[in-house]
Amino acid sequence: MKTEIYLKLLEMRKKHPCLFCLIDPDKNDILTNVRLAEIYEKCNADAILIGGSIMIEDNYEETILQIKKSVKIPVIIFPGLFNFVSGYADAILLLNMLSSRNPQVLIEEQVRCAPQLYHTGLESIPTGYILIESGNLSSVQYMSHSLPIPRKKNDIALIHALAGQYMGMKMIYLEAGSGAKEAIPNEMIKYVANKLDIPLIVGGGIRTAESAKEKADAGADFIVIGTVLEELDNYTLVKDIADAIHSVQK
Ligand code: 1GP
Repeated sequence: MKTEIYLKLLEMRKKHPCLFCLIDPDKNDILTNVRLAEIYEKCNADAILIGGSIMIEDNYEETILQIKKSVKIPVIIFPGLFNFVSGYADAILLLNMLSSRNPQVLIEEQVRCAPQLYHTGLESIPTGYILIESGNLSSVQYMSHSLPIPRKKNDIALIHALAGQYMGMKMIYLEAGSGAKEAIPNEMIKYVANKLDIPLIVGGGIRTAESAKEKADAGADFIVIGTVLEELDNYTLVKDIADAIHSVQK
């Protein structure tokens, strides 16, 4: 199995926490998505995540291909369903939704992905995906038929993260859901990061550089930002967020 991008992410993280900018191909046409990826790279994003819970438009593969041609930073798939695999990307976060008890997101989607992963040779980064209650019903919660972990239950979040680590996941992703009203609590990040040996990704509802920095200070290794960037016509926020995260010492 390939590990090139995963190792690259670990190297990047040694310097400082990193910013992943999320592009949902459904939200824009291909040219706009490519332009966004270029802007994010210029603003010091460390990687582009591409995907989302749902895919309606028929522009997914072409969007990845064109973004790959246009940026040098890693382009990593953040899949909703099994049909999100594309050999044009650098890697995929192969999500296992540990907080769910729904077999579809615990094993079914991964089984359906497997033949495409085999044929494309796409690097897979096994990622324990943990959904946390965030004040509103998110697309991922609805689509996955899964209860989120209560936001004050740090211990429940931790045992799910540890279960992922002991089962061989390479990353843990604490997810509040795209457009979440409330991001993952800093206390929960601290509690989980302190006891976890593998890198921690945090995303959902992060809208400001201050909030992103707090998450990195609390122990997040990789911060994912999506919705707030889609609403922008001024991209200085991307650079502010990247600079704030990068300023955090290990
Ligand atoms: C969603 O964590 C990501 O899966 C990003 O969330 O869109 O709220 O930034 P936002």
